[in-house]
Amino acid sequence: GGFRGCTVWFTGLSGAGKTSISFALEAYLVSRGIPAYGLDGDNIRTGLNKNLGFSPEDREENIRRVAEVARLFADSGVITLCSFVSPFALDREMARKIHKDNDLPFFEVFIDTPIDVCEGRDVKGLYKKARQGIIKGFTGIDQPYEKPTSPDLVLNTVGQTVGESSMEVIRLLLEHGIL
Ligand code: GGZ
Repeated sequence: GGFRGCTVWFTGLSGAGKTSISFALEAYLVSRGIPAYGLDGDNIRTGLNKNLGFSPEDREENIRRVAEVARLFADSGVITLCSFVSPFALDREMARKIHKDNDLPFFEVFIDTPIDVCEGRDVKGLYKKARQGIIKGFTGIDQPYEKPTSPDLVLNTVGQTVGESSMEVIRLLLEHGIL
């Protein structure tokens, strides 16, 4: 069948699994000839947004620029997979509006991994540093995470593999006629 560009917006705490799920999805889609591309802090904050930090103002600008880039990718026919903590509901609504105003499909996916699980993983040792006060303004520790109230999909990564979570997103895209 056909496919069309869209943006899948993953939100959740650091260590929730956003980037892992996005990578698996990108590989799955591209291997089937469907253009897909992942944007995350690693490829955005090192380049386009390297002048931004983690204050609420900088996070808002981070999300605004990413949303503008994502809608261009989506408009070009790519399934754009955005993995950003994006802790503020208003910023996520702005990202949705940027897509809606351009008639591009946008799906918010909440990676609902509890903070104790994220902190237990602590892949990059950032939670430890945040607890020690070495990193200030860390989401979930001394800055808030506003849970989505009406996401298009909620993924529970506890007791579910990355592959299983990815397939839930594929199902969402099938249901909405993207794939
Ligand atoms: C949250 C931080 C912070 C603070 C550095 N708060 O697990 P990670 O490492 O790879 O993902 C986190 C990433 C968050 O960047 P985003 O661009 O996704 O944030 S936002 O959407 O809020 O703009 C984490 C690391 O950067 N990191 N400091 N203070 N995460």
